[in-house]
Amino acid sequence: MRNRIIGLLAGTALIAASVAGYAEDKKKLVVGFSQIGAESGWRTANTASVKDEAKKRGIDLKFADAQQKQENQIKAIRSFIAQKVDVIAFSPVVETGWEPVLKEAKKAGIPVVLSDRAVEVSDESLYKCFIGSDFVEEGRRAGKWLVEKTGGKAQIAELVGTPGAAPAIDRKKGFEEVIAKYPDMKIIKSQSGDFTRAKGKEVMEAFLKSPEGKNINVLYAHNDDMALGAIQAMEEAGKKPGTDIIIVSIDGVKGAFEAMVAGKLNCTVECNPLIGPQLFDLIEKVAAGKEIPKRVVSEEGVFDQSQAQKELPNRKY
Ligand code: GZL
Repeated sequence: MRNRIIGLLAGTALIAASVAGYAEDKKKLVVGFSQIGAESGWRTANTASVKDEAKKRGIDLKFADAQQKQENQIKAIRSFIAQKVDVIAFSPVVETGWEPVLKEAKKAGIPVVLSDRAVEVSDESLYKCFIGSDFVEEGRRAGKWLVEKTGGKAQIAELVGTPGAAPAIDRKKGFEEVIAKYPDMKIIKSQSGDFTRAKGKEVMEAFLKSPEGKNINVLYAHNDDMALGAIQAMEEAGKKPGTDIIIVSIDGVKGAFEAMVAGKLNCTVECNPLIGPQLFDLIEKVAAGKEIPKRVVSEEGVFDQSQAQKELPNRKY
């Protein structure tokens, strides 16, 4: 009888030890994340979503802000490789120039997930998945809204995003695809405002001072921050933004809704920055060696002045 009790106790101890051992072995997931910078309200919200979600899941997040410089992102990714993180995720500031460092990550056996923006590579096995918006569709939505608003007649100034960035290339592509069908809709000025409010204001000032400035009756801005800077430039030049110049932009940040309520901006096409939960679902699956889709597209809408007042309280970014 005594031996049976000792055997039972030993067995229980073994099970307890193995469970405890398993719990100890379940080490923290370590993720290296290279963020573009803090250039816009959208980016700030995106960073908060990534950091909050990692914290909620108890993930050890190594976060690096590149101040919108590709060389800083490449340095950060190399540092993550040296630290032997479990997964690398990053939002590529531009589309090209990533093959060498992504090959180093692959050689080190570290999977890579693209967040927000795409890369142009000859070998798509260099990354596991790209989660982000369909920027071409966002450009189409802006163009379609503008056709409805103007009846197909517009002399357009365009504030382009960061040169070489996927959202800048694709938002231009989608918008031009739509307005190409309307001979009286023309882009008469186009220049990069680098997705920032300050540069958007500066470039809009130059647009208004140019010979074509007096003909501009529409602004298409690749993000709300540049549009908000342009609104300041228009007011300083004695123009009424939203009336003298119709403004359509992209992101759907709170500032855009406030400008629409004030009648200074006419439409914003939503681009969802709050992709932290979806991103870490994908990262945890990759870390567990599970299959994931190559492409995950964010769900988004279009908002104009008629919905702004009602929608403003619901905005989370
Ligand atoms: C879009 C994102 C863009 C935003 C800008 O997914 O990459 O970068 O539209 C941000 O506001 O700077």
